[in-house]
Amino acid sequence: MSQFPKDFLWGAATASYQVEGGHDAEGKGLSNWDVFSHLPGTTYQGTNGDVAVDHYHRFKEDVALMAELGMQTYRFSISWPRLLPQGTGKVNEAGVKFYSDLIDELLKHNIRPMITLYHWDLPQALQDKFGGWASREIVDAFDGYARLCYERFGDRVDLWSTFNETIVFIGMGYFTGQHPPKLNDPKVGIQACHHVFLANARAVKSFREMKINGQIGFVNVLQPNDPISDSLEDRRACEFAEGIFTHWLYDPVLKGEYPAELLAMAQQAFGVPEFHPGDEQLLKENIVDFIGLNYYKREMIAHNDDINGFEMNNSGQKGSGRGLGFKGLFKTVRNPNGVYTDWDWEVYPQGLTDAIGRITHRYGNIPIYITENGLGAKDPIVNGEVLDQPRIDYLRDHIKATADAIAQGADVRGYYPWSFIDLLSWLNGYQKQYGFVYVDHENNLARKKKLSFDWYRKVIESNGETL
Ligand code: BGP
Repeated sequence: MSQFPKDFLWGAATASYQVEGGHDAEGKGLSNWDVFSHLPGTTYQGTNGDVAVDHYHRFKEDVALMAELGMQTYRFSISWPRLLPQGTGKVNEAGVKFYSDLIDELLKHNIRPMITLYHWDLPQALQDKFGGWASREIVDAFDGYARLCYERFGDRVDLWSTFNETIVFIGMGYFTGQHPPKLNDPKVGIQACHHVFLANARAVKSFREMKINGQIGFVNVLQPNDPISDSLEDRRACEFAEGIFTHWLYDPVLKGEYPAELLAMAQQAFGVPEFHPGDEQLLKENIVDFIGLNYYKREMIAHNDDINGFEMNNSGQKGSGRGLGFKGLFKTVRNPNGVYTDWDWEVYPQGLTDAIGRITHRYGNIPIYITENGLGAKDPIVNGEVLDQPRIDYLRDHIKATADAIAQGADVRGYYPWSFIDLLSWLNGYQKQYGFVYVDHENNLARKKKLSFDWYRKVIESNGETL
């Protein structure tokens, strides 16, 4: 018998900037990523999403492949500047039509859409006008955009999430500088993060006010942290890391408040987040319906007296990443016994079970979707076939880890591997592949099914029994 409930949803995920292309098609406005990726030295070998895998023009072909894979649900994001080129105001009807047609095509094939409203592509106009997330004005702008999406798509879509991975777009945008707007300013970053929580709460409120028939959640990175040793210093550093990576980002959307101790520390050190009257109530009254978890890896943590900064491996040269450190607080370190990908991400399926357990322990038995999970690799091509056996092994072990979490009582309702198709990895170009479908960049972006495609089709067909 399957270890998954019979209404469990099997799907796969993508994000607008990473697949669509059509960066200036039919009235779309520029996003922050359209601008950022064209600045010298920002991405791997200058790769960008101008064309990406041209999903904007080929979505029917892609949906047909999804149907062939047997996908029951598809998680994708909407490009805000495709709908609202200036971020607010005049609607680009061609952009609305694209998503509307995509939704209809999915429904025609019995694939349930899950929309992410914000997967990092901010209208550049709002960055220029008031500094994007750094300004409180973004909260109204985001709410207006969310309302437009509910109005146009809410009749056909019943699974929504507001944000994808605040830790990444705020952390790397405002603290470590690898993403737009390239800042290293904790004070601005903490306040920007507060605006994200407010924007989430406002969009959840609107969702309920507009009586959209469905559920709305928030997607976070799920990253379990474990201390590298049993020493008191390393355990303390790890607690702090867990507080920042998890509690700071989950508490405001699942409990409607910040973790008290960390809040006091931030306000003492930087004087932020700054609350306006009504903020606390807004957060408290608008808890999300579910949490989306993106799980790739765990991090081992040590105390840190020396390192400040973040050196990533964006090349796929194993061992070239140096990790993240906040001096005096904590740093990430390599697990000497760990198995690592070419991008220095630890492969640790047990961490998924453990981390789900930590979430349900802290927040109760909330509905959960695994909204991303996957292996980034340079897939081998043998006699023209893409033989991505390591991906199959990775996904199989993580699906088992998900089944273990369910057996322990967690309410996991669906699983979306990252990604449906090979797409642009933000900073790693097209060589870091995640998909079930290969895209031939030398041959007019032709699609080709990988070994994992047929494997995952059987997983879905058997509701997770055939692994
Ligand atoms: C998550 C993002 C995805 C995707 C994935 C893989 O953080 O939500 O958009 O990119 O990670 O990351 P990467 O492409 O850096 O390997």
